[in-house]
Amino acid sequence: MRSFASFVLLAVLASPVLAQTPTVSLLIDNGFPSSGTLSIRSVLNSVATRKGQTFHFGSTWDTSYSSAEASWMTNVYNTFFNHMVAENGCKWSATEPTRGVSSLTQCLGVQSYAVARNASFRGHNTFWHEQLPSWLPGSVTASDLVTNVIPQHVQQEIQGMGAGVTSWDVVNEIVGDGVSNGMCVQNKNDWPTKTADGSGTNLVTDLSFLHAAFTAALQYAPSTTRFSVNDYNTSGNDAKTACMFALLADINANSAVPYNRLAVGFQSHITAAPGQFTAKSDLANTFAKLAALGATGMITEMDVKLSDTSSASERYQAAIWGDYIDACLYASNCFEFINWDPRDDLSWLGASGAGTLFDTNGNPKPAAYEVAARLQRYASGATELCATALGTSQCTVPAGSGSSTSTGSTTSASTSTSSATTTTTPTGPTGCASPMWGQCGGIGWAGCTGCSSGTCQVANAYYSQCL
Ligand code: 9MR
Repeated sequence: MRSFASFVLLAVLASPVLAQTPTVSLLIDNGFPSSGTLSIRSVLNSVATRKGQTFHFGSTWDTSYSSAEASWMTNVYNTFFNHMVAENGCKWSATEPTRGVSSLTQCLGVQSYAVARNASFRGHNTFWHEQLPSWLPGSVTASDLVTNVIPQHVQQEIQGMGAGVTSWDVVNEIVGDGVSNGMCVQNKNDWPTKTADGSGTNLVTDLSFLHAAFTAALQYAPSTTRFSVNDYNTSGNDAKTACMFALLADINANSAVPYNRLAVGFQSHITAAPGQFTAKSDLANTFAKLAALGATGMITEMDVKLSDTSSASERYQAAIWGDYIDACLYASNCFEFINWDPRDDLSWLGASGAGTLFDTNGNPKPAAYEVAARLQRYASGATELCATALGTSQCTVPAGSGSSTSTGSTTSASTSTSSATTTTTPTGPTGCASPMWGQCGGIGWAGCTGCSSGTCQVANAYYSQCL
């Protein structure tokens, strides 16, 4: 028999592990598929019906993929994703390798891939402190940079890529992690770039580089394109997020970009550990604050790094992904959700980070099924779930939660507790009709069972759709 002392020692040793990985409750435990083929393209159409505009759900694509990887990607795009971003092909080093010479081959190549797969495309990015062309750092003066180099680059890229771009990351990673020179803008690696006259810091202080970039974007982009400030750690309730809001106000005032064209991209490179991601309630608040301005928020680079691939860790990853996609789905102003890299072995984190929706063999992980379930549940008209990443002590997903009417199953975006209260399948009303692409049946569906256009076709036990 173990002594009390050894029991205490074991408990102390074990507790950090337990604290890292809460037990979570998921939709895939409660009636939604957790195996088999994932097919959600039609669900995304129904999400769009509820949202009132297209919902773009996608991943990165890189022109360096092998033919086997590209062929796998094609299958995933046929069934799962409907949106695409170039992982590297639209960055400054690729698009203007020689000053004044526009080279959009890679960027256009990824856009064509998207179009060929019936997917939409977003632009990443016109301006960043990394992946700069070799001619740029140190070769130009500050005034040349602001007056010519930046606006000309933004113009040639945004104008050259044309109308088929949902949103452009006009600037990437400029929001400060701290305050320096009285400004909260990032001065990473002599941001925005070293200048020949050594005045890089002045550029940051007066934000003229930022105004030049957004003014050019507004001038040369089609009226449907949104312009984002894309960054990490700007979705919470903290100083960096406050800086991001200050920056938006500055861009709105000084580049005359209306708020309804402005967006914030929440990169969301996060880790599956308590405190290492934004709580769902904070995400919801940040989306709501942007909505109050008339601006949009989007999840632009989501991955959730794991320290191991145990079932508990993968379930935690699924719960976190579920919270993020729910926060976006239930926000009135979130229409784009990009997963950064399609599968673990293609991830910038490396396969060992296990940070994507699909494993190294290309098989969907629990997070992929959970995300599909969240999309399906939202499309069915259901109200929002509690925050699953907080663990079962805070949030228990209701059994049979495909039901949009189960009492107490759903509450607010915050940390409310919910429990299973119904397992019955409501009968849909008759005498009304769903539109084309709309849901018309499935377990838990309480809406119309007829179609005003098309016929009601069974996609799976949980989802029938007017097609
Ligand atoms: O995934 C990208 C990787 O292939 C590049 O080598 C890297 C260069 O710094 O950039 C990665 O993508 C980054 C994105 O463009 C901006 N946010 C952080 C991403 C991950 O580093």
